[in-house]
Amino acid sequence: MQLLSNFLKHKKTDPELVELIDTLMLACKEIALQLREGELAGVLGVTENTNVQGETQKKLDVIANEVMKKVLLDNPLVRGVASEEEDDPVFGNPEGRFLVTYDPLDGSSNIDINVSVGTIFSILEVPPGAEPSDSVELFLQPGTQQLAAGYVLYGPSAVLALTTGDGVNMFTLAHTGDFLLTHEDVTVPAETREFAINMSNQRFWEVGMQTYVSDLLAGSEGPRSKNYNMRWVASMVAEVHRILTRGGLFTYPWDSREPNKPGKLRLMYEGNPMSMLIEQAGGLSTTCYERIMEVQPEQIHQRVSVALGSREEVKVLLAYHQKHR
Ligand code: AHM
Ligand code: MG
Repeated sequence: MQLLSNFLKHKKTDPELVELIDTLMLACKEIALQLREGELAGVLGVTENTNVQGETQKKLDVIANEVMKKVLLDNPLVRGVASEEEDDPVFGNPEGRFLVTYDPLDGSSNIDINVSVGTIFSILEVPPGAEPSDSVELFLQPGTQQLAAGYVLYGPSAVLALTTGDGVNMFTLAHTGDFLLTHEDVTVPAETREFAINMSNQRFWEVGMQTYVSDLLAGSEGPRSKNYNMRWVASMVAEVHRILTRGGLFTYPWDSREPNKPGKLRLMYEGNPMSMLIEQAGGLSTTCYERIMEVQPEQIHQRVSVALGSREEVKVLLAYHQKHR
């Protein structure tokens, strides 16, 4: 089995990018260890803090964020990082080439019940000719500019799904501490009979989403003429991992509870990296109206409506939204 770094070198990946990915995996291994110890390490439960999005931080949100920040800023290749758990970007080496955005522990409502969570990351480059000042503007690049993106799923095993813009590959964390190649050139099946949405929000969705989901639920007697299965882990990493593994559709759409926000998930460290993975594996990723990776970010914690997965199913969802616009 092939080591992550050897695999990337064989693919002739930019050596500095390989070094950065190795650094990221150092942090993820530490997070995996803390998660494995759980209660024994006293890391479960909540803190008294809320993050910039007004969410109560779990102890592990804070620990994972500190690990990621420290390890990344220690690498002189890193100009700055932006995290779900930091109000503003944090800057490192002014000469650094890379910007990293991340959600250190996604799906963190699952931590205390010992269900899968993950770290999501996106790698951007400092735009050429950018001012040497430390400015949030450096980060505000559309997802099409990502050099690489991925997640580490902390489930029964820890799995890295990674794209450097040349397909998607998966690596499993071995007891030796190495990530070893376990799935090469992952592709999302074009069609599916499985969808993932938080059904409890149904009454707040747009008409397009309401109609689409009720037609899925109508099964073989409805307009879609097939029976669908539903899953909801409440951990986007786990949902995207399932879709990369066997297809499906995942959506967390806009809803009327917060009419001025485009959705719950964040563009820069959830929407964009997951979109790059899904597109690189042959799927589609949209806001229900447009390609997520073409959304021009205006703020680091900007939210986005997300619908991604099997290509043909996402196209149907888009058609419902066009019809009921
Ligand atoms: P988080 O980053 O605070 O963990 O929130 C994001 C998570 C996603 O992983 C998941 O898809 C969603 O929130 C679940 O939300 P809900 O609890 O509303 O179903
Ligand atoms: Mg998250």
